[in-house]
Amino acid sequence: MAIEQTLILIKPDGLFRRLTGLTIDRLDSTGLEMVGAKMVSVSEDLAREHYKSLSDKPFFPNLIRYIRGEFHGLKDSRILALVYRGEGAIAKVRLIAGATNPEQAAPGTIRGSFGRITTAQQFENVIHASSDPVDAKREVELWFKPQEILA
Ligand code: IDP
Ligand code: MG
Repeated sequence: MAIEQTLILIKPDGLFRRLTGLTIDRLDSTGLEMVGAKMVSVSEDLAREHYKSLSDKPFFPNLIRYIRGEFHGLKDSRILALVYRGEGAIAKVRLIAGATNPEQAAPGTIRGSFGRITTAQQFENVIHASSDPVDAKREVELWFKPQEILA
């Protein structure tokens, strides 16, 4: 298996509901190594660039509002951005993250344990995790400067 880096974002619901420590605990339990970590204020441009492949989806406008903290009263739009590194890192983190839809995510996964769908049908699924090597490279470079990764 290849040594990979993968981007994780602890989304505004994760911060608001104080799930940061629990989420990092699960990430650490993979045995992968944390090589980047910082709080980021998510601009409209950064949110749109991160999710640009979804720009034609009906949920896109609310997705941008969600990742910018507008549903959780986070006026500075903060999220915690992490990079984990190791063998098969992308698939390992996706596995413990669980399915996109929190109601379909397996019990014991981060999304299955802590995610929810609001009465307004907004998915609140706690974390973002890169889905494949091309996305992971693009996303790590979008959120982190090279000198911020201590690999
Ligand atoms: P992923 O986060 O599991 O990779 P993507 O399809 O890349 O899933 O979607 C990105 C994010 O968009 C999801 O994590 C979720 O926050 C949101 N999203 C995806 N599908 C839906 C939907 O059907 N309704 C509401 N939000 C969605
Ligand atoms: Mg995705």
